[in-house]
Amino acid sequence: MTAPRRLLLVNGPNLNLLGTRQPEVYGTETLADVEALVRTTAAARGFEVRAMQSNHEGVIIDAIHEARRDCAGIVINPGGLTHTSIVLRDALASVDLPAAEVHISDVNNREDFRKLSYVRDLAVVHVIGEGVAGYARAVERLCDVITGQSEG
Ligand code: CA2
Repeated sequence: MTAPRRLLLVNGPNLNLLGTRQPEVYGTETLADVEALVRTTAAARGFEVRAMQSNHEGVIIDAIHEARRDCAGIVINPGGLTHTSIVLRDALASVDLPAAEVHISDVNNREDFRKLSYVRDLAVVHVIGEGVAGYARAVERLCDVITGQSEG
């Protein structure tokens, strides 16, 4: 079977509000802008994208499980679940797909509780604090990993 040329893009809780509040932290671009950027970047590498956002942990877990069937990798900004969710960690570990962890803000230079990520060691790509543009970098690096050009 040929490997699927599809990525799952997951945005976690509250990221539906991108562009509406806290522009000094998260910028002015919207979730629709993020999804369009990811689709364009992935298309240039020959990948299509299934994009989802949810404020509900279980919905995100289901989407990750589903990705096992037809995706080659996962780009994920888990939002606040990054710092709290062993359930999310277990889901990512169970699907055995390469994952890229993205954070718009520099979580290492904010409150201490944002420094802990339950998914960090599972992800093969990390893009942190590069704003919305970081999603494009994450896609490019993840596609390189999937197509065997590099790691990390
Ligand atoms: O920097 C990131 O991308 C975060 O994953 C965003 C999460 C935060 O809990 C993480 O520590 C870092 C929060 C997402 C909230 O997004 C909003 C964006 C605009 C307006 C309101 C919320």
